[in-house]
Amino acid sequence: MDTLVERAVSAVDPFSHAFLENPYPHHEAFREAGPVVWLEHYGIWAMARHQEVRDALTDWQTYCSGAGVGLSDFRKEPPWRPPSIVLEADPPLHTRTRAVLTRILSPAAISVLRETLMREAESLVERLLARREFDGIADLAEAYPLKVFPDSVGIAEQGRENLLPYGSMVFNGFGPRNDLFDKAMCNAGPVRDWIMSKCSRAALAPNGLGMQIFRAVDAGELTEAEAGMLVRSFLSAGVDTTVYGLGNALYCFATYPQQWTILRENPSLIRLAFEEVLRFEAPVQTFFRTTTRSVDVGGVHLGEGEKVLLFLAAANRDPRRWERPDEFDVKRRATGHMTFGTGIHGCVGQAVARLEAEAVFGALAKRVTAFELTGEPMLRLNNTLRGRDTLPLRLVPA
Ligand code: 4MI
Repeated sequence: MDTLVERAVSAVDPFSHAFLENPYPHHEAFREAGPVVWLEHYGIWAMARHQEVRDALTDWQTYCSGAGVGLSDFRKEPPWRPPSIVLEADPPLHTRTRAVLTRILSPAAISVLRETLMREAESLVERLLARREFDGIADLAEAYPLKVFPDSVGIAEQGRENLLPYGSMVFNGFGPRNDLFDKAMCNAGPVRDWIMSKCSRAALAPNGLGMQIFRAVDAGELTEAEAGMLVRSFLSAGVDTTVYGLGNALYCFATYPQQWTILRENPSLIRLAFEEVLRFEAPVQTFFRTTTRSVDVGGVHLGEGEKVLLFLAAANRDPRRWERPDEFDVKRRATGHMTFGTGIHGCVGQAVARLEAEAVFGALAKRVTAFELTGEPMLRLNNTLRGRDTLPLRLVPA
């Protein structure tokens, strides 16, 4: 019999404002407390070390997604929306839906977007240079994905202002039913109705990513209803994640100007630099799994049917895995971060996210020597995402 060690226990609420405002000291405390920590406030487990987070994400048989990847256990309480048939699903359903998305979003398949994404980025940077001063979040980190992503999916222009409120519902919805959740849900009905109205075959442009999902219906891989649900997954996952990712990149380059200088001198580092942003200031901080059986983690016994909170952002700064983990260093090998997850649920849209970042920061690197902060950036608190609400900037042109 394996030796059992006493579990570490914490009273900290990882969804409180104080925690979300500065999670990093708490991440360190969780990592140092043990391989797995009992969070008594919610009656759940938490993992914050790179090895344990990675192992849990890789072992989908033990750590399932079908009971939801938020705090709520779908087997015990009704989900706030019908579960995603890819994110909140296990094999064999997940295998079938994921295969369709993997094909549509493969680097080769999305290379057709490259030219358009590059052109849109150059055009946006041109307009921002003319203004010189702007808000890095609204005018860049939001404006760019809100243009190129729905265009790529093949959604009409009308009503796109519903995309960010829906994303807020989705990502706050992975946390507890706290004030952030209630605020996100204040206009839930109309926002959800608009989103669902964009998920049908009839609402989609003929050549977009959305219609490509419906081609899988014609090929017998999905039902018509499943195709609509996968378009909903695009609209759930494709906007806020990239908004926060681009915003965090801009924030990092504004606060570490010498790192931007390195990129300007060597633009081939841009893709590596974006990985370092994802490691250092992860837009997606956490996801949950649910145990399907009892399991030992470093000598601690976890029961069956228990929620496990995976701190992706803490794994990204684990000194057991990274040298100088709290330093933002665009030259480091940052691949291996947990921000895209890993295993069968690893981000299926990551090639699109990287392409958007390459387009935006490639265009900026050609024409901008520095980003000057003209005011204090303010956080936008969210139960899952980390990023800023405002980022007042002045561009220094080349
Ligand atoms: C990891 S972000 C995300 C992925 C998928 C979905 C939502 C958010 C979904 O609805 O399938």
